[in-house]
Amino acid sequence: MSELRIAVVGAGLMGADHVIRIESRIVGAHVSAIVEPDEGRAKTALATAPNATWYPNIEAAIAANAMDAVLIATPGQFHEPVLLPAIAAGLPILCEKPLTPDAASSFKIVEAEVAGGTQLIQVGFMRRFDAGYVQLRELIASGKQGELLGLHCAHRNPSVPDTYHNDMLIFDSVVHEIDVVRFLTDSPIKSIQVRHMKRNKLSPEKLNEPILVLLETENDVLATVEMNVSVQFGYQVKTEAVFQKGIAEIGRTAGMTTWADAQIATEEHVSFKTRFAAAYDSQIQRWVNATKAGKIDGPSAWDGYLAAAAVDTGVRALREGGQLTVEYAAKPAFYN
Ligand code: ISE
Repeated sequence: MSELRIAVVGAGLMGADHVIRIESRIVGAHVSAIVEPDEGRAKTALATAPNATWYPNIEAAIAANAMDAVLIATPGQFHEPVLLPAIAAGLPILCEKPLTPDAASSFKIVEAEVAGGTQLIQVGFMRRFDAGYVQLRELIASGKQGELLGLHCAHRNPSVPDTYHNDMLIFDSVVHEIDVVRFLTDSPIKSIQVRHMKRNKLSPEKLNEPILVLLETENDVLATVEMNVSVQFGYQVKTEAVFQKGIAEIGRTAGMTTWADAQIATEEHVSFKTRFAAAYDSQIQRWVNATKAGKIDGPSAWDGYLAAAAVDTGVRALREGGQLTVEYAAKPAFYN
């Protein structure tokens, strides 16, 4: 196959960013279709993708044979109705996180993929492609600093859109830590507890945050997660790892520092778009290369389901309190 023809589904913040990325930085692929019900948004995205055609829904794009692969970038609650027809059409899929917002719908996707007999889905947990997380995972696996004892994760957004509600603290935001803590420790999440910090009065009225989430892995690593979506100053995702011998930290801003007017200043990110730009580039390039070889190269639908199962427990822990145990379905042999 020469150029992979990609249909980008959803031309919002993330989708529009992926269209620009594919058109300007990804080798061996182009955007052939924009699938987006909102004509205005579609037109804005089309202006950055000269070879793309607009389709209002996935069914129309499939009927027109408009693509070789699909990149789903709509909000998580809209993934299932795109995933199912794309799987039925046998199309390779990169699906933004979360696979779906809950375990039951994610398991349905797993069952559809297994029934089709081919692994088609990669989930967009882009942190697995971030240089810092990859380095930290290698350090943990090497045993150089002894055993990993615990993790402190800070996940801070300056603000969130109006559509953001309390459950999204878990299924849209903490889902990243749920996946990446498993990636770092090589162990699924065993239990989850959620506590509330003092509420930030600058947070939208419907939100009760920041929250502190305790993720315990099956191999007994305890991770604390500060999930804070009204931190105002910028976008920050960092992790400190506590070992038997010393600590390690990733995610500290490494931009230019200036000394002027009796102040030291370093630029901070304001969005995940720049904080994880290199990780998104690497994720999509590797997905394109793998897709051409008939494979995936990243987290699978099963990884998406495992995260969704932990999310279900996390949402319950947020609403009801207590330290709750995560229940997982048995892994289909298909994913071994
Ligand atoms: C958003 O959907 C993301 O995936 C960002 O990485 C995360 O920081 C943010 O909290 C989510 O809402």
